[in-house]
Amino acid sequence: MYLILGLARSGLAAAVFLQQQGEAFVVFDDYKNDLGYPLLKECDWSRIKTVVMSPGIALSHPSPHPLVDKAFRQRCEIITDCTLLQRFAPDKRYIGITGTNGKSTITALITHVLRACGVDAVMGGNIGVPALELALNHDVYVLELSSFQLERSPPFDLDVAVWTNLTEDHLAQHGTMEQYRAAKKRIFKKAVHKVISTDDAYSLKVADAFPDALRAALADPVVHLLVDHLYLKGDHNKQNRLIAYYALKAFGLDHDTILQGIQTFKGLKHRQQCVARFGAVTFINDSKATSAVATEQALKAFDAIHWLVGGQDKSDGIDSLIPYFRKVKKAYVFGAARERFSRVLAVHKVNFSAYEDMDEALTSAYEEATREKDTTTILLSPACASFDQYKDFEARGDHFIQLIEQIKCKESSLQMKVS
Ligand code: UMA
Repeated sequence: MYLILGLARSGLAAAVFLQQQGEAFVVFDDYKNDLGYPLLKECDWSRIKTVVMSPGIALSHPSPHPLVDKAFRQRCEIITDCTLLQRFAPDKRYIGITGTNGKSTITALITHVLRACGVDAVMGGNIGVPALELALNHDVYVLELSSFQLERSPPFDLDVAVWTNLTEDHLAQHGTMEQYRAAKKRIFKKAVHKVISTDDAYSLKVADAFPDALRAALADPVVHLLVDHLYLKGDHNKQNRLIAYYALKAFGLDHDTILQGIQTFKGLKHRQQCVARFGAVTFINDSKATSAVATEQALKAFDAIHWLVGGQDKSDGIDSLIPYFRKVKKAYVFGAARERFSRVLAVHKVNFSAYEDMDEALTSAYEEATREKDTTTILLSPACASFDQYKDFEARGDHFIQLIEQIKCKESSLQMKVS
């Protein structure tokens, strides 16, 4: 008997999956009552052998969820949805990707290149597609694995395990950097091939512990073969391409096939996504940038920027972005953060205006950008969470795309009238 702990995306997919497989299970969620599945309270704990844990439920820090404690005492096995996928589809090839940043881009890029050369590959995991929503009949599974998923699973059998980088993150859940790194390092436990990007001190130390790992660093001569990419701009994306290159090499693809595949990748939605180009104005949707660290990459990657920034601000604000303000032609500040951000921009003499919402900000940005002769970029890279006005960053990014569609319709009807 399985216990599914947590019934959001991954837990729900596990419930649907286990039902389809004819497996007995019960469910539990602290915040959802009418779940439509057999409940834990209707079951004798002694029957539970395996707990399928959601990544968002506390395993150990600051203290284990009471049911995790109970599961340990009952000597139940703790796994995740990704473990179940491997158990029900054991004879497949798996590529796992972890790291603080870049893992979604690399996961999507690797999947794209494999598919472009005819391999039946699918992607899932932390990237937003629960592992158990993937059909069991594919040949290759490319899984983005978060520290939470790695920590809650027995080691994965991976053909290729990929480590992108490590910076401070999720310390509220892991306690210390050391614990965070230890959780992520589990990706290599049963990996046949290991790829580690060594451009930060933490990752370099991890690479030293695995002498058989392929090292991917920006100083690598292969970098010169990665010519400019239309959709993967900036040094961080060069690093992402390099890591994907080595992962695909380890998987068995040849040099030319990989380079060709990488060039046809169109990027990920909401991550420096090029949405449209009207005349000299390019629109970039970077709604996924919910922190200043993420927005920094976008400000580095583009020039002559009309910057849409704002939403629900985080503790670090935008102070760390001050060195990039010189690249901003004008900032359009919106949402709950607008007063705080306006103060910072005013102090640093950045041209800016403040707006109630993104809709107004974009309208104004477009008006100003079209007045310019030179090429410009309208960049939504909010450095903020979206929760003041949207369900999540995806809803914010989708709204941005929708607004651009409206601009496009307006522009084409104007052109028709003129002609
Ligand atoms: N819950 C309880 N008790 C608690 C805490 C939570 O019952 O004490 C319940 C909640 O009510 C909720 C469920 O447990 O119903 C928790 O769900 P979850 O937070 O694990 O969310 P899922 O929708 O299953 O999403 C998870 C990943 N979430 C997290 O890692 C926090 C998603 O990654 C992932 O895309 C999805 O599985 C599919 O695999 C998101 C994420 O933010 C994108 N990841 C972090 C990141 O990228 O930085 C690691």
